[in-house]
Amino acid sequence: MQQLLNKIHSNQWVVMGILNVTPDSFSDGGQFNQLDYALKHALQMQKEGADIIDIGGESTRPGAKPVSLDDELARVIPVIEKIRQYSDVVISIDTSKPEVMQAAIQAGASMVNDINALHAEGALDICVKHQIPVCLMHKQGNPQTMQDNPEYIAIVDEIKQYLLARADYCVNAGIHSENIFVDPGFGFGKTLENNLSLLKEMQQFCSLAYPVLVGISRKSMFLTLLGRDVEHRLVASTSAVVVAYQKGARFFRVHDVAETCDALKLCDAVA
Ligand code: 7PM
Repeated sequence: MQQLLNKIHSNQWVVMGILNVTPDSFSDGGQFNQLDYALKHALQMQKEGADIIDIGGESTRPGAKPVSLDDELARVIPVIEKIRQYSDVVISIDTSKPEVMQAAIQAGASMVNDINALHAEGALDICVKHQIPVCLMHKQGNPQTMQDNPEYIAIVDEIKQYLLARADYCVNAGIHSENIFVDPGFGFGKTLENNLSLLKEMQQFCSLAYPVLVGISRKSMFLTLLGRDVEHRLVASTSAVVVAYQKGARFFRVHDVAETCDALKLCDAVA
């Protein structure tokens, strides 16, 4: 993890590969097949250039129902343990639940990615106790209803202020400032126009004191903008990463690791 922090803090890009372990991300049930698939996919993404694998067991799709603690633990912990048997790739746990954070850290995760920015009772305490890097994401509303009617007066200022206030709060609680990442939260209570504003003004987030994580991969804004189904959003997703990179973002959470790394290497070669 320290190596990865050094990389980001020295302005080099880092790619985080997404590993979803929600039931709808598997076609054939069976715990063994799921574990096997998850391991293969994680190792493949590492080979393709991912420095970190983000494991999430709670579907945060707009309209999604909350997942019980037991279900989420049963989904993610065996996967983390399995990956740990075969690889020392950095693992991030995508959760809002303190119990899942705790168990994931014990199983070998070394970063917390929380779309709820550590608001759950006990979440911040666990991250302080383990002195672990955290990603704090902005969202408006909750996954069930957030896309119904998002409203902002000045979206960039509002999100900047939120992220700064939240980061300050975490620093005061005992998180080291080098361990904090911020994320404007593409698609979380945002219209297409909102998402495009965030991308256009990305440099404003990148001038904050914390590295910015961009999670825009395959998001439904590309359905609204281009009419593309989820399996046809690679070009738009990768192009969005390039735009964000040119405006200063360095940390990218993506499904398509090899293609994203190609695009970023191209940018570096030009620069
Ligand atoms: C279904 C729909 C499953 C949408 C998952 C999603 C972000 C994140 C997610 C993000 C950070 C997705 C989302 N998005 N964490 N977790 N930033 N930090 O599209 O944008 O991957 S879940």
